[in-house]
Amino acid sequence: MKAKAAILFAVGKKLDIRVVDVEPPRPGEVLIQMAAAGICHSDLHVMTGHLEAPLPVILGHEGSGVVAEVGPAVTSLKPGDHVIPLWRLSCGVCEYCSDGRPALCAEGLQIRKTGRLLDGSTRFKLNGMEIKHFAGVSSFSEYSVVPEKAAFKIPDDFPLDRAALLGCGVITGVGAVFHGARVKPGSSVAIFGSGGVGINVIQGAAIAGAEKIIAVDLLANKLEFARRFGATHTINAKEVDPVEAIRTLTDGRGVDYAFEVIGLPATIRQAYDSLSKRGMAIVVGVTPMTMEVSVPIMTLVFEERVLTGSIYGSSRPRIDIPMLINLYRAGKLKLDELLTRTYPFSQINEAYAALERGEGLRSIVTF
Ligand code: PAD
Ligand code: ZN
Repeated sequence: MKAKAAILFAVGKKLDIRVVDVEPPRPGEVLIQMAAAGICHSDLHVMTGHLEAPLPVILGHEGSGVVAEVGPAVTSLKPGDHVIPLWRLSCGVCEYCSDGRPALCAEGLQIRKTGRLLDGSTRFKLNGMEIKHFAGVSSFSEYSVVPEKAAFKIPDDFPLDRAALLGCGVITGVGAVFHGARVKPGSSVAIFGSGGVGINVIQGAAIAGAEKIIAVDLLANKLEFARRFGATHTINAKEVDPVEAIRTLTDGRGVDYAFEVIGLPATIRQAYDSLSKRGMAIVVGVTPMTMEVSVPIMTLVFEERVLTGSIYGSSRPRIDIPMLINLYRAGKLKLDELLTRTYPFSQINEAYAALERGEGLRSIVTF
């Protein structure tokens, strides 16, 4: 079948909307008709070359849609099912899957690194040329084939535009709080970067019962959003030194948890420097893969500080997505306010330009 898809042909180029051939799903795969796709900074990192991916590729890893066709031997899904594609496929039986850490499964990493599905081939072609899948999702296409295990069924009456946001920004941010850091009620939290993912760390910290939630950003509009999503204090790092400001707000003690949701060595270091004794810095932001960060051994050892990371919210999507849906329905998780703009698919490059300019919180394209 034919589908319009946004292809990245080379680093530094804009996305090119072309009509591609989409092969039918093979055994254990499903064809999804995309309804919405989220505009996440991680795709932008691929466009700018900060994050590597085999090219040419159909980007997009946050999305939602309806199963259009199922391949042979598919048992858990049928045409018409509403689904969220999962950008880290997990086998379900390895050491990490068994331990509730499916984002660390090797199968998902294989798809991410090769840009091909598990049998080593792609379902997309342009004039006979192989086009790669991104993270096994490629939500910037009207139709995409994904492994059955990487499509999660959601209730038919759940709005598909809100559902798309759950697929990356929400599960990553809230998950980093619940499963990465395991934030305790009454604790203090600082969040560096109040964008589409960071804002979900903020609302996750509020849901977890953190007492002090300090949002850091360079943009006044993001800090305004941060307050609406539960930040008790905001710091504009353009105006003051955020580390000093966090120490002042915590009577010199530092915070229990500091999340870095930008992807810069300098802000990772700031997050670490903002910690209390035994505090934990959790890096969510993605930097170019060769970047390094250094921290003083003095505080690492004598203050028992922790520096770690969180991928895909350290989540268990099959448990966490229903939980997030419940939290939204209970009025505790803000999704309506998170979705600040909807673009037609044809305007996907404009949506990315707006992300780069720092407008809004999270936007989607619809098909
Ligand atoms: P975004 O562009 O919506 O948000 C980034 C925010 O950081 C913006 O509000 C900026 O104004 C702010 N910012 C930039 N520089 C600074 C600075 N020096 N000090 C303070 N604030 C600053 O992006 P996003 O929220 O979509 O993504 C954020 C990062 O998270 C990005 O690196 C993305 O690739 C990464 C990510 N990681 C995972 C994961 O699994 N670890 C998943 C999804 C996204
Ligand atoms: Zn993402």
